[in-house]
Amino acid sequence: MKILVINGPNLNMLGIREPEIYGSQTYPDLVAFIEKVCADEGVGCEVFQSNHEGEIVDKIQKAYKNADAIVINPAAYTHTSIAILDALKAVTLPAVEVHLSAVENREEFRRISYAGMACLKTITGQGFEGYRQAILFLKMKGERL
Ligand code: CA2
Repeated sequence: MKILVINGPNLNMLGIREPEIYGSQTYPDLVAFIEKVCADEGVGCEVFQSNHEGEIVDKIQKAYKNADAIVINPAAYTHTSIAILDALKAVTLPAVEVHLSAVENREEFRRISYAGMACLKTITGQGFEGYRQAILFLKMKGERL
């Protein structure tokens, strides 16, 4: 099983600012965390980050026939991007949305998630742990298919 993990804009800045919201660990720490979880679970993975909506859409499209499932934190595009929603719907891969912070307890504009409308599950407010939960969920789902 191969899981594609996609992280959206500014997540490469993790650990540099706003540690009270996103924690003090860096983006390379997050990538290492995800890769370790996947290795421990015997799951293949690719971790991708982009600050550009079109690149994220391209990556989702390429996952069709190249990955079995998607974990996505679209960052700010969560709340704006119908293009990412449509791409997720188009590839019909099982997907889980992850947010480091508890978006539901923040500004009103963070309560809408377009990407989430194409996801089986949304995990918020668990920090890096949310990615582990998403990977375990998708692995379990893959084993049942
Ligand atoms: O909680 C999350 O994971 C978010 O997806 C993070 C996004 C935010 O727009 C979403 O509403 C919730 C922001 C990622 C930006 O991360 C930063 C990291 C360090 C410094 C500044 C921003």
